[in-house]
Amino acid sequence: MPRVLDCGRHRFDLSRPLVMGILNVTPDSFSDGGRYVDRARALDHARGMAADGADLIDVGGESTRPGAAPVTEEDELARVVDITATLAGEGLAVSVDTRKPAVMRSAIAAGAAMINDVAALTAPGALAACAQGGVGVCLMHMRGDPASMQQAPTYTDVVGEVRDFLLARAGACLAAGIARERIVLDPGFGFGKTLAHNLQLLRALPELAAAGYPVMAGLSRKSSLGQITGRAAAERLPASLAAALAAVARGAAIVRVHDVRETVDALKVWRAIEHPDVLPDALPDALPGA
Ligand code: 7PJ
Repeated sequence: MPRVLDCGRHRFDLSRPLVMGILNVTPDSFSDGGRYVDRARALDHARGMAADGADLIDVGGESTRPGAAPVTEEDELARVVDITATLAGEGLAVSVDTRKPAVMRSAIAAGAAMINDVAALTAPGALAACAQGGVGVCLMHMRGDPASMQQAPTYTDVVGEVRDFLLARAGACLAAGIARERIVLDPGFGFGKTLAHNLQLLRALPELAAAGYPVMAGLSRKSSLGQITGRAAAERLPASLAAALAAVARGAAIVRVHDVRETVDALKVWRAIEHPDVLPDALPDALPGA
């Protein structure tokens, strides 16, 4: 695996897992209920996640939840570009979650560090848009599209099909001039997958990681966790932490989460256990009362 992830101005050391904080700027995102549509609140939430230890802030102006309606380019640009420019101007590494080449180009011009595309840069012009500017790219696997993807998805070999698709898309990126160290792969949990598919993909994460690209895992508050626990989206923090740790233990380099502070703590504990040689220097030998 490359030891770094190159996102232009931001170069990430991958010797520890990275945390991407989710900033939904859609009116209908399922787990935030549109609370961050308001600009000032969106910016505050992003700054809070950065202060809590998020390495990247993923700004999304198009809901890709199952059954979500498409968003016009104009609406998506209005939701995403100014927030990206403001946060990037403050030095934050901003990822923009979009499938649209025009949004990619504007986001990159506004200072985005990464383009996170649930369609893996398959839209005409998306590869060319990302080749410029040195941004990182996250290539995610999705079966079908958000409107229909959860209608009885079937695979012969979900792990092999997802891996082959992602490696083909990584190859397309390399051919378009996107350097290897700028590419991240994501199996796309919940995107045209049943609970059984998601669990198979999570168990097989080491196989995907072995392909040599950093792997991102997005399980935070997802419906699979609700199926397992019986909890509503707002009650899925413990489930999300368990899923994030399981993903990192299987080789995920980046976890995409709503609950940054809690995830960062969980990962610190995991890392202190797994990598005792690299204890954070903030760890005192003895804490009073601990
Ligand atoms: C993902 C995403 C994911 C990547 C969403 C949600 C649905 N991008 N965008 N991976 N999920 N790369 O947050 O529940 O899993 S939107």
